[in-house]
Amino acid sequence: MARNPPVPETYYDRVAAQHALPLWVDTAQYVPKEPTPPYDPALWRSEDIRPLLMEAGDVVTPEEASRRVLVLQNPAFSGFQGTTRSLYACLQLILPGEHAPEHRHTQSALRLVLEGEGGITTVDGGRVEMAPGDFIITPSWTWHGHTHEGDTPMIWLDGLDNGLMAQMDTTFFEAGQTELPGTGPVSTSVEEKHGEPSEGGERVLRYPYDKARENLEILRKVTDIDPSHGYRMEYLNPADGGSAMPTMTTMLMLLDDGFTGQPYRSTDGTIFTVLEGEGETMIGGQAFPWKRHDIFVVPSWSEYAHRADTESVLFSFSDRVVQLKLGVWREARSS
Ligand code: GTQ
Repeated sequence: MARNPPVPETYYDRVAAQHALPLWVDTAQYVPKEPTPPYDPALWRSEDIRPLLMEAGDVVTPEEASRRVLVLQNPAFSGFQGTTRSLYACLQLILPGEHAPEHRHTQSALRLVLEGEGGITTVDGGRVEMAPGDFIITPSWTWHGHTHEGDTPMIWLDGLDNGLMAQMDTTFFEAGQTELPGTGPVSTSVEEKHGEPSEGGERVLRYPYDKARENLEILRKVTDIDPSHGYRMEYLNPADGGSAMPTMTTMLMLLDDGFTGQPYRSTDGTIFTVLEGEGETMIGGQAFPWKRHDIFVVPSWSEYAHRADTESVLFSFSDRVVQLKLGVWREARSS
């Protein structure tokens, strides 16, 4: 028998005064039936954002800025809230002869080089060369700085798990003591932290584009095309066959000229960067036309479908690997 006793008029106020919430009121807000991400699909066009990044080259030096970076902020967010709730996509500019000083943070970072040659990023004092299309890893809490030994501007995408770290309140940051290019202030931090040496080649930090591109061509020859993702590979850590990074799943996909993808969705909000080609992605019924070096974000559980108007290559990153570890990742395909 249902009981509907009258609620004393002051009851909810008395509960609120004790910093408590009645779970039976607005329950759907507490446990929605499916993800309701509080951020939007969005696209940053290279032709709009690149000039502003280049202008930043006149406005601020890397010494002043620490990093000369524009954060691609989701239009639904304000302040430094990132691109999705867990991830930040940023664009970084470094000019010939410049040095962005060493520092370290618990956030992991990935770099996807968009333009320029001769850039060097250091990881615990080791030099990692950067060339267009390369995917490069800066693991959590490793000292890193950037130097530019080439003669044209270098621009790359940074992907960081800032939102994830903020959510868990695990953010630590430390500025380096030295500004010498290519010499991290301390080269033992990885040993201290992970109990494994930072040298000896166990950790792959750079996945060169020419090799990755070749792999896509091999995939095209030997596998069937995925109806939603084209020919797609995931970057893996050769030491254990798992995700290349512990917090971010990274992939590269090749879409044939004229490819029309089947609608797909998954719980990992995903940031795509166009390395080659042009096309359009429908996200939640909205069309986002893209070209080379454009960056777009698909929110969690939003249905999307790619179309390629020329042969295209897209890089993507998301927090899928975290969701998989937690056993909560879901995907759905429709046709
Ligand atoms: O290169 O270390 O886009 O610390 C944001 C924060 C890049 C970096 C970003 C950073 C870096």
